[in-house]
Amino acid sequence: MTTAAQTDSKVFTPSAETVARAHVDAAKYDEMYAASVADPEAFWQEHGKRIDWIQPYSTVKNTTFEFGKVAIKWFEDGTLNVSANCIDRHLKTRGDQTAIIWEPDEPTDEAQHISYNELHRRTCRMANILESMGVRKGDRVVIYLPMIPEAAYAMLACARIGAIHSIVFAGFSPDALGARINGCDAKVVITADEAPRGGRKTPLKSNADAALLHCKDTVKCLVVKRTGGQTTWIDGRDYDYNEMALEADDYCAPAEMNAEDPLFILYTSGSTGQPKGVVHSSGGYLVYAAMTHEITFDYHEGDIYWCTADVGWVTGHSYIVYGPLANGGTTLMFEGVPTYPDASRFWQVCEKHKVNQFYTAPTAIRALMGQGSEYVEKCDLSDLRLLGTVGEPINPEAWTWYNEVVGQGRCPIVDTWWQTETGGHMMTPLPGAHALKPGAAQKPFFGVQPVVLDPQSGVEIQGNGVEGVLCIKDSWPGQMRTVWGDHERFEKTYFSDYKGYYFTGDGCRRDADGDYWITGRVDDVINVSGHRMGTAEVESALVAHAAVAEAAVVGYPHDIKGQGIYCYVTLMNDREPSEELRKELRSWVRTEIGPIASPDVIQWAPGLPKTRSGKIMRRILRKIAENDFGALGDTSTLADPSVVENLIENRAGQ
Ligand code: 6R9
Repeated sequence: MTTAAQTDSKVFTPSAETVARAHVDAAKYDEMYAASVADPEAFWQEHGKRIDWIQPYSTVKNTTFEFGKVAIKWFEDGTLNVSANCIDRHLKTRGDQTAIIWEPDEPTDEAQHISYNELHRRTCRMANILESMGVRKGDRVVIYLPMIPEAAYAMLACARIGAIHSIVFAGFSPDALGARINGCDAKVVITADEAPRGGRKTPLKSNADAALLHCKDTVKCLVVKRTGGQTTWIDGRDYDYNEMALEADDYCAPAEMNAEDPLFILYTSGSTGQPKGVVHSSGGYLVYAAMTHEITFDYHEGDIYWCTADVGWVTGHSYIVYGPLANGGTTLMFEGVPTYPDASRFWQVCEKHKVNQFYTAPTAIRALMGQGSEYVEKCDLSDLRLLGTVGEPINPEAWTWYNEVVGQGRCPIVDTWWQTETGGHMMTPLPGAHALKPGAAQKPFFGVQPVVLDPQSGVEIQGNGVEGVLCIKDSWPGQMRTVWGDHERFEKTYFSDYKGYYFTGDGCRRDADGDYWITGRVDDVINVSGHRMGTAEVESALVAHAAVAEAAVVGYPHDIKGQGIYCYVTLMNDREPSEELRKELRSWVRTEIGPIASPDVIQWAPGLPKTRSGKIMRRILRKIAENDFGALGDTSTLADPSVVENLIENRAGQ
């Protein structure tokens, strides 16, 4: 697989039609971008008005990246309610318009079209149910649901009453769920009996039962019926959503929230330790999600928009729920997977619902490309106008296939670079403004000031045709505000390596034209199928197994997943390597974290390469995993060089 950053290939100029329709053309981008960095206060003063405020803000920006004093506040004296912005304000003009199209896992089951009026009733009922369970402003609610409309109702219901939601992806294990419930001291967990996906069912309620064994007795569980599958029931702790919804009132007044009140917490992996709770605000986050959704996807009134992410990830938060609904759009929610019942499913859904904008991840594109173009070609994709990608760099082969086969050469592709921490798109070409370069994230969004730093000195590298680490110079409204319960960790993670900047953890290149190309993570985070995984998390799961003495985990290039998980495992003295043990360790990690963390390769390592001070030399392990033995670099600091020879000799076949 060629990586995007290796090629500066062809440039694709937008069609006259795309330019004519676009909210932002080239001249407007230049003018708006210049204004956004020259006077951020004036720029966001204006764009803050995209959403409705109860009390308008009088100050716009109050932010500092100074290490030790990092504080980020936007629109800080304004008040609003996020759910009223996503629902109530549209009722007069588009109450009967479809807000959410829900496409179930089984194509033969009926899709749902939920109007804004219906979304209002459902959200209010859910809000009233949560209140009746004792949830109050500022309380935390964990959401562990399949991709069903109730997930959106639950998010919006929390926002309505001022509770802070924390969604846990339904693919996470009971242990991971329990850690997140405890991490934010949640009062309630909302789950479902089972999550159907690709024809299989994940037992969410029994996972929640297992997780709750390790949580406070006071945590309550609200259970949505999805399949009707049998669940165990604990009276007094478990609440039946479907029954309660029959009784619940259709109206719940939206709470008046401060712009800086947290809207949600979302756990994400970092280079060290356990995942951290990224905290997003109500006001700044919503302004940024709404604006990026409209402009990046060139969303217009009446468009049908589909983002294939799961609401368990930030992409689902900003671009399935909050952005599209704040804009009064129609957003599609898909419960299934791209390959069920077959590799045509995405395209059948596009045809069936006449999708105009389609947003997915490179890993899905690569997997579907591998199945052959005939799965796409048999569907009518004439309504598609724009394509998007997110999650990892897209390789030119996949870009070209996406462009030619899916987009039939007429749909601009927006390659959106951003992070859980950034709340919304940070760099992307805009469809009517920029000639596209396959694999480049290209241009900063309004108000975003990217800089390329020398990794060692931390000095800004000026000019074009340069490469280094990617930092951001000043705040933007969608930026995370803190790590839940640990502001110090927030400062240390993002503001301590390069003082005065937000450090993204990514490397990047600015080409001769000044366009940006993301080259991948420069820290110990790997990107598996677009999902972030801390190598430290997988290591700590492995060493928790009784047979494992030590483990080191690195990423390696994987054709479909982008990166795969390569584990070097040193066993306890009394344990022998075997195929069974390998299988056992794989399933152990799946149980500890979830299927997305399942090791691709486990290599038995009698020893790990270490410096004399005992630090594992991951650089060497990465090279071995990449099959790149010629470039091991400086090995003179190794305590025992024979360890490396052994690892090379016994490198696992993939
Ligand atoms: C939204 C999301 C963030 C990391 C990020 C980077 C990688 C995301 C990308 C991309 C190249 C793109 N990433 N989009 N790399 N091109 N268009 O994915 O958030 O899960 O927090 O991951 O993903 O490495 O730092 P998150």
